[in-house]
Amino acid sequence: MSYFTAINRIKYEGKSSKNPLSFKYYNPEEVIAGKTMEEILRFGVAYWHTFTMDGSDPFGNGTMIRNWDRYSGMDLAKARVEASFEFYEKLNVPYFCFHDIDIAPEGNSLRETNKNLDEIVQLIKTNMESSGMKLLWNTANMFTHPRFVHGAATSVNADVFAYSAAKVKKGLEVAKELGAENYVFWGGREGYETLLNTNMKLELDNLGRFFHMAVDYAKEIGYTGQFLIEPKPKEPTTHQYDFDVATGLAFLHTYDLQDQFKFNIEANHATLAGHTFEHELHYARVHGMLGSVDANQGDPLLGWDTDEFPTDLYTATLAMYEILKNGGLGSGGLNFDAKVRRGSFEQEDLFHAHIAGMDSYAVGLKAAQKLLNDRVLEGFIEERYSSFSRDIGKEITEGTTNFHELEKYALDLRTVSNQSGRTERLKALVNQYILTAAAE
Ligand code: XLS
Ligand code: NI
Ligand code: NI
Repeated sequence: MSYFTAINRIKYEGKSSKNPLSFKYYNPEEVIAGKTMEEILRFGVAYWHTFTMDGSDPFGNGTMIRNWDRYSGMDLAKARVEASFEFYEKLNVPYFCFHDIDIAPEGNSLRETNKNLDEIVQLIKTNMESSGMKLLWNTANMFTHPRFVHGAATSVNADVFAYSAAKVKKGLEVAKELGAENYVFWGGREGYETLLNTNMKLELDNLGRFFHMAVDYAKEIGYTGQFLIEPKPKEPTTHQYDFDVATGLAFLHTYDLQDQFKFNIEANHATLAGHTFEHELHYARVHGMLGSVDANQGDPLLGWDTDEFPTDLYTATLAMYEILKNGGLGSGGLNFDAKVRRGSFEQEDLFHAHIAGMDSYAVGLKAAQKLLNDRVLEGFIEERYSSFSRDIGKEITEGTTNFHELEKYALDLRTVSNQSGRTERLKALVNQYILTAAAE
């Protein structure tokens, strides 16, 4: 049975194509610096936004028209799996991602839920084998059900901690079964609303214990995928513990988990934290902690996680610049943690949205590779800091000087000559590279 009968496989037709259901810039086979676009970009589809969410918001009911919604319960779960594999094949993406409750309905107990999950996981496995699709990551949803009202691993309630541990245990077993290349932890309700009722130290210690148990269990069952933490500053809680990469990194070091985890960085979470997306990628990269990406974008006019499909070429370019500087994403990828707008309720919109995102990142990749080839920013930055590779600067960076010597050097310095940072010139250059990459 087909769920997208009107749609054929999406092909690369080039930038002058007028066919809306074609790639204009994403050419999976095109080789950029020795690798194909498909190998570098490693696109993933988010199961929850594409096959599960119904478009409801705090003010209104769902709007999405989905032809699998004629089913319910386990039949619906199975129909979604079938629809999803047809979608991946037609879109020509290599990866997908899911939460446990996206793929199978919850039962009356965790035992029943796991039974449902097992059945769907086997169905997914069969489809993965016949299609060659791969699982970028899976995760446990520990924020939707009312039991998680006060958190999961940071809940005030030990029963909820235990329940959460059991869910992640199962999640790791599923990850192993399906060969998930990563396992993600997004602390949905791991945070707090007010200090008036919160024991922050106990909550953080418990979160540290929880992660150690997860690491131990992965070792025990031989699951070797990369563990990822996905930072987010707020929403749903006011203060999320994994605020941003820097906060997450401090947490990992405090609890001696830094060698077991990397970060899954989401664009809209970066901007909610008051950072640019590239800041978060850069911070993770220079600390050797850049693992994977949730590729989306926020609405600067709204203050929440709108999870829009990424269409901003400037941000995509600077993001790809960081990813290329990182030598790629390793086992990570670009997961479209993005949903079609509430008004884009037709099934066809799912294709338009992913095509827009994939084309944007393809342009970003080309522009970023050219910026790197020509050493546009690197050359400028190297020159800008060149005082640290000679004379007194070299002594500073090599750690061979001290306050006494530096004072001696500084006391009789008559003039200090600085040079322009050339911000506007560099921004114009980036524009030029994006326009050139898109025009090729
Ligand atoms: C929510 C998060 C979530 C994670 C996976 O804001 O982005 O979708 O990616 O739990
Ligand atoms: Ni996300
Ligand atoms: Ni998000």
